[in-house]
Amino acid sequence: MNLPDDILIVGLGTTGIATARFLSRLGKRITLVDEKHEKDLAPALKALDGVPFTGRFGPHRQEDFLGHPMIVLSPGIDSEHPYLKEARAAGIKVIGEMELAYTFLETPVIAITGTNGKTTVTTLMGEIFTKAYGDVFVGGNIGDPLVNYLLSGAGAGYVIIEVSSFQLETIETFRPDAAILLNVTEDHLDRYRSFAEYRDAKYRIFENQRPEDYAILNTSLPPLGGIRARKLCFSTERGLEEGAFLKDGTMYVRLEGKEYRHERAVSPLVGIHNTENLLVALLTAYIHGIKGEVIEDVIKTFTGLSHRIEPVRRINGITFYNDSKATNVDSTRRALESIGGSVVLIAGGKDKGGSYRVIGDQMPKVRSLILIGEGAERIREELGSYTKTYMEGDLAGAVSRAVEVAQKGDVVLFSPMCSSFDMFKDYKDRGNRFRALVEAL
Ligand code: UMA
Repeated sequence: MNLPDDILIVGLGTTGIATARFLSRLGKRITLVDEKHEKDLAPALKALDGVPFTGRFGPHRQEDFLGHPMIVLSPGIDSEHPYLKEARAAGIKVIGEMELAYTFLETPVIAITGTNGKTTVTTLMGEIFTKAYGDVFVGGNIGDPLVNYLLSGAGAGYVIIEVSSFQLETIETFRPDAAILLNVTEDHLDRYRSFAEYRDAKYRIFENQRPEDYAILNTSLPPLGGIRARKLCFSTERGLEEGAFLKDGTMYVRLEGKEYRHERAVSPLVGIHNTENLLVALLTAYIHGIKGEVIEDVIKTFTGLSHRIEPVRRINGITFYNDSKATNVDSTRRALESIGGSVVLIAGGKDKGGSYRVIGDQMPKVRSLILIGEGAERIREELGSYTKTYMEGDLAGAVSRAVEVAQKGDVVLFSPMCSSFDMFKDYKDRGNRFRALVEAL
């Protein structure tokens, strides 16, 4: 891509910092804007020590967005912001960091999107590919922006990236060699004007693919037109002539006339959602020529992610699970489906506008519902009639209440259904706080 000399970067988080470093290395003149005030950006500014740039902080101003021939967005910035619309209308090029990095990339890309499971699949595939091929970059929405791979100068054999709908909003040429869509359920309705808009952003992962690429999809998704890549599916519900599926406790992969098998029970991951995650990882690994023994070695030992249905402690017969990564309703559904017995559910956080009622069918196993955060009231309105519900001022209060109401044999599940930004830095900070509170009991 031909970059102009003068570029505006919007957002001074992980992405903005990495982008500024990268563009500065290319000798570009950088302006950075962030709606936060300078005093709240001290750590970010420190991370940019030695990088020349002009900073403009505080509420966004139209003249900043119209004053540069190109704008690179961090994913957290809504690409439909009025100033960005004006910038595009004025002929200014607006792209996201992932698109920028992609245009410099010479490494094969495997990209994973979906509402839930993408971090697990990205991590698991990262481990399988690393065991098979050595140097692999694992990043994207999982935490390490793609541009950091370019900055590292490493020559990885594969780039495996978790990709969010936010990142897909601002692609132009991004074309993964293998693109995976795990599932699409309601999320981020505080950013998108409708579910269809969110779903369509996810579908863009296939937009630039060609017949020699792979598109890997869940059979439970509605039929998707316009895919030019070779389409392969995975399913936990039915056998497939080609693709990956579960049958009688065995995971099968059928590819180009060959069949590979792994027992589901070799993996310590629980739940049907994790069967899907495993099937995708197996399928993608076999497509890329990885041997069954290597795959089996990794899936046998991969115990999942921190903050995702993570057992914390068992006290007096009550087991505490940290599921802080459940930032949407479907994610909490998956946790509830995976857990047997009665559950004391701690939920709430920053509401994203979706319906909570959709987990009504899981509520009979919820003995008590304990709510915190900005979304608490709306969750109570939608789910409070199912079970005894408590409103608490903070997470410490919620944990104390859970100890009071839980009975021997119960699970206390912290699975917020909401994002964390009303009370915490991010979901990890929130999960660490929960863990610390439980450890202190
Ligand atoms: N900001 C503005 N104007 C705005 C909005 C935000 O100036 O209109 C500023 C904020 O004040 C802040 C900065 O932008 O200082 C933050 O930028 P960002 O929100 O893009 O955050 P980053 O730190 O760059 O992290 C982003 C992803 N964050 C989001 O998509 C919200 C991270 O995903 C990702 O790991 C990282 O890039 C590296 O690629 C997090 C996430 O929550 C985990 N993702 C969502 C999810 O998984 O549900 C999509």
